[in-house]
Amino acid sequence: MTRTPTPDRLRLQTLSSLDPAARPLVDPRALRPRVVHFGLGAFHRAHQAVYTEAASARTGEPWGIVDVEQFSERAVREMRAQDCLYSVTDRAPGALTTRVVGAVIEALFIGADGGRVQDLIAGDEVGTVTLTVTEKGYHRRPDTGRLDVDAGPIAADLAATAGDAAPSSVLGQLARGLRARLHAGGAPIDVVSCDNMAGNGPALATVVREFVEASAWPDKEALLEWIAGAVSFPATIVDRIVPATTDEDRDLASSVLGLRDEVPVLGEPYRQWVLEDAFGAPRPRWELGGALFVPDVAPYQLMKLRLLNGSHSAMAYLGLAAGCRTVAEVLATSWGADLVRAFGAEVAPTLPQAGLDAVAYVEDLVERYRNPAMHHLLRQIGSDGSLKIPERWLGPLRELRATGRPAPVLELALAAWVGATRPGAEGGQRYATTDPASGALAACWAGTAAPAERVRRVLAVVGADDLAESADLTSAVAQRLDGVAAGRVEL
Ligand code: CS2
Repeated sequence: MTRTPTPDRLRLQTLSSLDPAARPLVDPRALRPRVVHFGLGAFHRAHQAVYTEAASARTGEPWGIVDVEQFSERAVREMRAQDCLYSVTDRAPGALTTRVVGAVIEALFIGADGGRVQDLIAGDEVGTVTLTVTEKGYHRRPDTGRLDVDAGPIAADLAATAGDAAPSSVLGQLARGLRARLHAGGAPIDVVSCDNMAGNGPALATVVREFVEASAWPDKEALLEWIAGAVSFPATIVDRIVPATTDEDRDLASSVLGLRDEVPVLGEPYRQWVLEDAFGAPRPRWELGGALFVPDVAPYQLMKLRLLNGSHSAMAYLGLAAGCRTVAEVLATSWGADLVRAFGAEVAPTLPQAGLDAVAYVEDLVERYRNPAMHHLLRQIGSDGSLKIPERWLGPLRELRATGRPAPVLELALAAWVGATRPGAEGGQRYATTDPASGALAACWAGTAAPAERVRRVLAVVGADDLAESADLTSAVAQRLDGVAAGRVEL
């Protein structure tokens, strides 16, 4: 019996066996550790790393990224086993393109490698820190948006500021690194949130400042003053649909490359990065990779969060209730495209009038979502709803209500989310989504209560007391619960 030989692993030594078109645009050995990134996820590697590689390739400047991971030791191990090389596959309908990216030069684990993280942030070579840590990583209180100093990891890292213990949260590491930088001379540095939150730059600045204020550091006043003057937190909006990598994806990328890649990323061909032009330190020329620097990102940010992420979440909960698994499956139903368009038409009046074309944007979304080469699980999008829904739906809902406009699509979507927070027969959430607030959300379903009361409780869990106390809203949502639970999408 003949056996197929296991292909060699993707790494520096094996790069030369790749088709030249699939090789990195830069030689990672020529790069320097100049960017520290928190969050070694698929999204970052398919997005910021691609722009950074383009910037180095076009300028000859050695912008290497050091990735710091908080949760997955496996991801760090596998990246190291591949000399931090990995492939990115663009999944255009009917045409896949795979190539290796060479921008990442080091992978660290947040706790075990904390000393190295601190030294890098303190050192002169690094002028840029970027973050993709999801809404969860900011530990903001749902009602005020301020740092939740009682959240487990934050409370532990604040306690650690009294001694020498290494922090284990991103905010703890970041604050400690900034403090070390001040002591090392205090060169300016930019800290760039790339997470899906309105005003993500100011939101990050607030939680970092509040961490320092709540710390036991004797020099915290000096640190706060230095941060105010030397650390910029530009706002950004990032976009590229990059589903979590599956075993099938690993096999696919490896067979295209002819080398085993355990950490490939596969995403849609579309990508966008808009950044506030408010950097204080030298940075990669990301514009050479297609990024846009603007004085005010708010119009782009609200358009993307409310139309793309908002309709994503609506499709997730309505789709799961209707028995779909992926976004492309939703678009293949009789109601999928109508839902995206109706959602867009309802929410568009809440967007700033800044010359951006919301109708064209929504039509592009329909095409992006239809892409049959993408397998984007609704369960992935539907997870962490307690953090995503306030960002995506509640702002526009409040604005529509304040101007007396109806919001039937948002109410329908809310009914689907409320229904999805109900505990499933086997524990967990009903459609196997996960959420840090799943306990509090499950408690909303305990005992007997009228449907509108359940809706009220769920809204209160996410800090939306004003909406929770609006009887007309909670009863409109409650009326939709049964239809949605039966899989009906009545637009
Ligand atoms: C999605 C986003 O999982 C989700 O919540 O809405 O990850 C979305 O795919 C990206 O923001 C697209 O840029």
